[in-house]
Amino acid sequence: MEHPFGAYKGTKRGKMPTINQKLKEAKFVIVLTGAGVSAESGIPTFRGEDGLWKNFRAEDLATPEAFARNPKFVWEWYQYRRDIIRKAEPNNAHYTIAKIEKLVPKFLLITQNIDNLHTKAGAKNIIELHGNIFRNRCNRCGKNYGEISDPTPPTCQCGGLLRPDVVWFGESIPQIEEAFQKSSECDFVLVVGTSGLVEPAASLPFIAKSSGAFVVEVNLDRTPISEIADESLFGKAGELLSSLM
Ligand code: BJW
Ligand code: ZN
Repeated sequence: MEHPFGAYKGTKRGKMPTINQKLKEAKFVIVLTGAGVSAESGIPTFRGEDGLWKNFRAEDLATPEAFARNPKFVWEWYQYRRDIIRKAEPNNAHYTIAKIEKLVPKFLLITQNIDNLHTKAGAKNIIELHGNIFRNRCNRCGKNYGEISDPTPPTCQCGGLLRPDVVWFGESIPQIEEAFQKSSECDFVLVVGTSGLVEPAASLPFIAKSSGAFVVEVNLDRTPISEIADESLFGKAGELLSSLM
């Protein structure tokens, strides 16, 4: 059967010069990334065939209620993922994004990823919207802690329990106002490897678009963001971003 986006294969080359030109003219570039940007580094995404939510229930693992019910279970799941993520290296997509930062006048990377790979690839100006898996914090007093290898969640001096410093469903995002504001100011947005299903991150490209930004999406498949993207490139981020540069 023909790939639903097979038609894009012929036009991809034709799109690159337009995207390249827009990127060259841009004064303020925002890149928004999701789990797909790290897929080629061997880190599982959340949704889709091999996604984490196929084998694990988000409600049992990525909510404050789940942690309150069974802190050890949630902690173990994050330790398991830390082991995978620690061994992972950035791929071409992370490196290309870090390169873009150096070439444009103003740049902001907004990532939903917690894996630290953008930083490892050399990116500087980053908002980690959903936190960072290598940090921990107390669930009572909020005190920050670094990496901890304990098999069970340690107790803080205040008596609270340590938890990964990531944003779970139902929790607020500390830097969301800044992300909204910057999205309304930029003139070019590159959205890479996100399903566009999790709010409020999914709204950022829509805010940028309605403020006049040029929106480019890179993903294996169509997403809700494809509806408003000026250009969508369907394929692997590592490959497509390298050819974009
Ligand atoms: C490739 C590729 C390759 C693969 N190359 N592409 C409005 C309507 C309905 C619900 C809500 C709403 N507003 C808020 C909500 C609730 C909820 C929500 O959005 N639910 C939806 C699921 C319906 N949102 C929240 O709860 C958020 N908080 C909030 O809104 O707070 C309000 C509040 C205010 C004040 C006080 C209190 C509350 C928080 C959301 C937190 C999300 N957390 C997680 C877990 C983080 C920690 C951890 O990792 O364990 O974040 S869930 C998970 O999803 C993770 C991700 O960052 C996030 C997004 O996923 P992402 O990155 O898009 O990955 P995938 O797997 O979905 O997609 C991968 C994509 O890559 C696919 O499209 C592939 O095709 C593609 N791909 N390989 C290119 N090689
Ligand atoms: Zn504490």
